Amino acid sequence: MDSQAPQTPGSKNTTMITTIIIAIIVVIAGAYYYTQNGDDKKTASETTQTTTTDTATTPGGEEVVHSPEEWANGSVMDDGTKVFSLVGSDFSFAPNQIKVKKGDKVKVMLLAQDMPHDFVLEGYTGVKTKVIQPGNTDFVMFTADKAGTFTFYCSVGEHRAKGMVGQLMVTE
Ligand SMILES: [Cu+2]
Repeated sequence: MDSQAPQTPGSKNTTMITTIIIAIIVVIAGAYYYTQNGDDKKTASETTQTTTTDTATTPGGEEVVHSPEEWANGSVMDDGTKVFSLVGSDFSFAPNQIKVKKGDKVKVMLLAQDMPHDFVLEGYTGVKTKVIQPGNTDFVMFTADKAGTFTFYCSVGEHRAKGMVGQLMVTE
């Protein structure tokens, strides 16, 4: 009955392809930014660094990418970090509910699909991404050291008022 961490045969292949696609997108996005900000080479690398918290570096330092089916449930990295890939669009987050256990290390990745968005978590000081442009992603890592239900939202413009909110549930 316990369906945690399902092992899907053949998912490695999909993950690898997805990783390659994402890598290409990142390279293209990086090149785009470089040409847009040609005078300020440091901008791209610095923004990547500043959005992460002190605990942001994964042991392997690697990005983890997941198939769409995995997005809603999150997934677990080798070191136990729970990873959630959120898509921000139409003034909403998908998924808009994420569940972890107290003490879990959590990584929230956000893709801004249609317009600039960010991810801000109430009740956990400093847990937020930068405002990311359409087609780009950012992530934040933190330890869920407080139990309860916490609201996360997008701080851009009127997005929160328009319903761009969700809930993080941290259970004991
Ligand atoms: Cu938004």
